[in-house]
Amino acid sequence: MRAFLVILALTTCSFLRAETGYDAWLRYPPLDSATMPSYSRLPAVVFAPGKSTVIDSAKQELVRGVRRLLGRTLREESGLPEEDAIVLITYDALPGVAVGIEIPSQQVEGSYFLKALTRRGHRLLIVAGADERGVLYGTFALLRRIALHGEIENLDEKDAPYAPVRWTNEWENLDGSIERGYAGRSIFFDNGHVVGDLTRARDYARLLASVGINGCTVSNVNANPHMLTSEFIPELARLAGAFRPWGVRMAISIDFGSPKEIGGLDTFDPLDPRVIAWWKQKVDEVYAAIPDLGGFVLKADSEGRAGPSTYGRTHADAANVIGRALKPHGGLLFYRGFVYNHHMDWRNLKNDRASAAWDNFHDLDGKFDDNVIVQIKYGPIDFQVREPVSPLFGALHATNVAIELQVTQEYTGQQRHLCYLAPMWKEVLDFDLHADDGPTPVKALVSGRVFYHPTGGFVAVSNVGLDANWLGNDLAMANLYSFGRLAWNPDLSARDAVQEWTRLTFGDDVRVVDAIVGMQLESWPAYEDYTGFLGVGGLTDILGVHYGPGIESSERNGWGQWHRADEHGIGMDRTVATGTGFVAQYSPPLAHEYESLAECPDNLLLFMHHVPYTYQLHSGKTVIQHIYDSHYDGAARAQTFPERWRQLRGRIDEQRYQAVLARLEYQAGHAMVWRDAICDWFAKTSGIPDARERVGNHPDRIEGESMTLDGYTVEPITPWETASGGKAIGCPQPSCSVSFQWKGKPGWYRIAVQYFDERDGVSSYRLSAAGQLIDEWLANNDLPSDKPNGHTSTRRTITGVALRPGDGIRIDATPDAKDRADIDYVDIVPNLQQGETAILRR
Ligand code: GCV
Repeated sequence: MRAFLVILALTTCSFLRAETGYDAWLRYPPLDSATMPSYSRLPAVVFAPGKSTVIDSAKQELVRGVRRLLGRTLREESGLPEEDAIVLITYDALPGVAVGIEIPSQQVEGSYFLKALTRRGHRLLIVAGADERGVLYGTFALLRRIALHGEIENLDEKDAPYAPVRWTNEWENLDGSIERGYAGRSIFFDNGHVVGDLTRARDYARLLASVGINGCTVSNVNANPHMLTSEFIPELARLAGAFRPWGVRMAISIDFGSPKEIGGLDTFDPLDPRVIAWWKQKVDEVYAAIPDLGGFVLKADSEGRAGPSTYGRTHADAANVIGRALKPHGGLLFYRGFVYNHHMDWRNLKNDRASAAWDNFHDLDGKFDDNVIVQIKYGPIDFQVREPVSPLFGALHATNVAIELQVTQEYTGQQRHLCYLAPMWKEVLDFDLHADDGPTPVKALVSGRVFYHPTGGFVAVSNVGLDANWLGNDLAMANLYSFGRLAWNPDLSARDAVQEWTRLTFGDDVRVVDAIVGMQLESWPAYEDYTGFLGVGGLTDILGVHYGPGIESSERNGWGQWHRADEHGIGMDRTVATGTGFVAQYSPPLAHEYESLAECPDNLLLFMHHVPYTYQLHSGKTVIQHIYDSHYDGAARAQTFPERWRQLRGRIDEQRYQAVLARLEYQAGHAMVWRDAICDWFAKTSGIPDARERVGNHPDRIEGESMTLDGYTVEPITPWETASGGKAIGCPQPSCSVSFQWKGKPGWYRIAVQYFDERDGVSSYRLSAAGQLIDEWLANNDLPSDKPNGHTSTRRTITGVALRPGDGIRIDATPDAKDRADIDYVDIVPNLQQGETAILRR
């Protein structure tokens, strides 16, 4: 028995070795003994004719993957051996190795086939690509197949990417910071230079290549002109070298003012011959150092960036001057469609940021050169949890376009919240804009299949950072994986993508897979429910970090993310009849649907219409009751995540288990912050109570300001809705305490302390009941504010506490630096659930 336990312990330990998440979906864990025999006939040799760095990466990856999955080290041969072999080869070299194989007639970049066959009595497993990238993608597909226990004996599979452009953008700055990055500092830059150690850059390129991504823009679209200086170009060349072995073309973002900023000219007018010559010379210089550079991304005339409007020129003039310089080198110019005026007069009800992209670009259709791509965010505003599809996709019939999605969760919980976005992307990609006769789904429009553009496709802002697990949250990597898989094949379902990702990332335990897939698929609807109902958009801190609730920050400023909520009603009237006229940018069937209050879908109602709170939805609820119910439903769904995750303990390595649990517990608390802030604000503003009497009614809550304060002082919180009752207590001295008496029945309770975890100090808290220390913790989460507010409001939950009437409950707090150890309230509910650890104190 003892021997058995030792063996069990050893097996469990090796299977569940601690993992940082660095390997992401390329872990290649050893197959179990039941599955292993299916691969016993895998050839022992790999042969890859010719010389190619990319094919060499494929070969090394195959050797590494097979070694880890099957425990065998493939022998690398320089000629086709007289034995079974795996052959990695491009189509053009194929006839020299295995005659008579039918080569696919369609040979788009990156396409490949996998085929098992017999030649001269030997079994060959052919991984053949239209080009070297195709061989690499085929190799990753083969390894994925083995890792997912797929059959390879009779392998006969071919695949091709849906679109030529499958890129990520990284908003990394030369100083090492990342705009809207939530996973540590830059993996590319630090202190004004490219980092010395490019291991992370190389490993990132490998991750990207493994899902078919073929381009990566390494620098922020809010570009630094220094990128193009002669001193910096060699540094970029070194960075490009990290991407090259994986077939990922590096690109950079550029500043349109560069001819003036760094070129010594007194103008950046795109039609000025000196500017035209400057771009040509500069681009030649860059390509001399980086011959395979993918191209440039340009954000112009947007959010304060230099642009052609300075000289009365068009976006096409701006794009083409650079596009023409890139053309001889095979480079692409991505011109961002995210152009709008952020100084709009909010009092003018006809103004509308949503109209801006279409207004700026639709007249220019056909005026862009064929190596220019207009890169358009999926919605007309800015990565909101729900937006209609940008009408611009349907308006550009003679222009290359790409859709811009966000892996980095700028408006969707910043990776602290689980929010799997592939279901939203699928809705967008499958959406028919009726841009022509016959179906015109967005995926077909952006890939150039509808209007036959030479190029186009999919871009995602990814913003991985130095955190070991790349995105700061192991579960968020499902978004990066699914983006790559959908860019390759947008017909894949979000469920299939996440199922595949889960098995590759966490293994095949059915309970693990089911639980994770279930939570991932529920997470976007839950997030929408507790943050962004009925297409309203913009309820976060629009002027700042785009994280916690901040309802009024959208209004009364020029940024245009208005929701127009007041005591009478809510929503942007974008109709032609009475509003901004935005809906006219859609083709007639959609314009009709959006214009009509009766036909507009509930989930876009407030994007298109301004309605009273009592307006009745198709669901039968009033708008105000929907606001209350959706927030309670969404927050309740988020409450289930930690418990569902806890069921997986022991089935996932402890390191990732704990890391994810901490995020899910935090999310469960922060979802309530959102719920209460939104519900309280709308209850107060509308004056209409919740029919189910939950809003503003918290019998289990003891407000900080009503406790006995020792050193603590009461302070108002801004915005008021982000603290219960609009107030909290803060400690202005070295230490403080707060206490109250428990008046409820004897029993087991769950105590939640709602406090504010600012980033300007690490306060500490000690909670005791009846004189006994129950819990202590540090406010050391990395939240994006140094104020007590909806970004920092955090919940600490202690389960299984035995209380008797008259027990004193006390919190001792020690502030740190500028963090005043603020407390909002304490919430006590009966609760001792199975599996929860009881704190037995009597
Ligand atoms: C990189 C939003 C974000 C900005 C971002 C911009 C863009 O406005 O808040 O951080 O800038 O979009 O996509 O250009």
